[in-house]
Amino acid sequence: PAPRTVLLTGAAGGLGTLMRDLLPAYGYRLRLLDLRPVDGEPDSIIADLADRDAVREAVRGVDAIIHLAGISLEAPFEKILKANIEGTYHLYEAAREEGVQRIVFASSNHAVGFTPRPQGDDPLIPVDTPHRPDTFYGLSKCFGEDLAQLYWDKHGLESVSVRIGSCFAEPTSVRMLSVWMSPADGARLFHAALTAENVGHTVVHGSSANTRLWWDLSTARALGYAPQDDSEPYAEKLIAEQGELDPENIAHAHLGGHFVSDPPIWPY
Ligand code: NAI
Ligand code: 15L
Repeated sequence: PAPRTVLLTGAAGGLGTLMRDLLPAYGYRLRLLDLRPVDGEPDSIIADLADRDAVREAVRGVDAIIHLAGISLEAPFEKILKANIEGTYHLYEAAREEGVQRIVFASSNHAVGFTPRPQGDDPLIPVDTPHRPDTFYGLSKCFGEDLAQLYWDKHGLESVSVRIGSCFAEPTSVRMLSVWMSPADGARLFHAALTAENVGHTVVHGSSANTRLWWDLSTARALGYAPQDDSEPYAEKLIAEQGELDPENIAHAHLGGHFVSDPPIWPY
C-alpha cells in the first residue's frame, strides 16, 4: 500500500516549501518539522534534529519520512557534524525505534562533486561512481548514504538516497542546465521513491530529463520515475549571459561546480 502520512523534515526550507505545495496532490498527508516556524503552518513541529526525544515523537506513527532538514551548503565542519551527521543519525535511530518503513534521504550531487563531468562523447556518470565529496557538506551526504545502507542491511529500514542536482523553480546557471530538477519532477521522483516496492537502499540521481544531462537516471526510472521536464528552453538565454562552460576552469569541469573550487570554510 502507498504510504499516506509522511514526515517532511526541513519543511520551512526552499525544497520543503516546494514539496509542501506539490506532494499533497499525490495523496499524502504531510507532517512538517523544521528548526524554524513553517510559514502558514501553525501545526508544524518546531524541533532541532539534535533533540532526540522530539525527533522520536515526530516520527511516531508516520508511514515514511522525506528527510530534507540540515545545512544545505558548505559550512564549518562542527556545524555540519551536528546538523547533518548527528542529526541524520538521530532521525534514522528514531525511525528504527518507531518502526518507520522507509526514508527518502536528500543526498546531493556534492557527495560525488569531484567527479569530472562528461565532455564530448563521454558516458554519463553512473550511479555507482565512487564517493568524491567536494566539501564537508558533500561528505555529510556520503555519510547519510552509508547510514541508509547500514540501516537497510542491519535493520531492514528501506531508503532511497536522492542525489539531488539543483531543484529550484528555474535553472540559473549554465551548469544547472545539466543538473536541474524542476520542482514538478522533484515531486514525481519523491513520489516514486515513496511508492516503489522493494527498494532496499537505492541511490538515484535527481534531475529532470535535461538535454545536457551529465548523469544516468536509470535507477530513478527503475523506481517508476518518468521525468517530464527539460532545462533546454532556458539554455539560449543563460549561455548568452554567462558563456559556455570552460573545461579549463575546475568549477566547470566537475559535477559539483563552484563547490569544488570555493575556498574551504574553517571555524575561525
Ligand atoms: P534549505 O537550507 O532551504 O532548507 C533546509 C531546512 O532545514 C531549513 O528550513 C532549516 O531550518 C532546516 N534545518 C537545518 N538544520 C536543522 C536542524 N538541526 N533541525 C531541524 N531543521 C533543520 O535547503 P533546501 O535547498 O531546501 O534543501 C533541502 C535538502 O535537500 C537539504 O538537505 C539539502 O542538502 C538537499 N539538497 C538540496 C538541493 C537543492 O537543489 N535545493 C540540491 C541537493 C541537495
Ligand atoms: C546542493 O546540494 C545545495 O543544497 C543547493 O543549494 C545547490 O547548491 C545545489 O546543491 C547545486 O549543486 O546546485
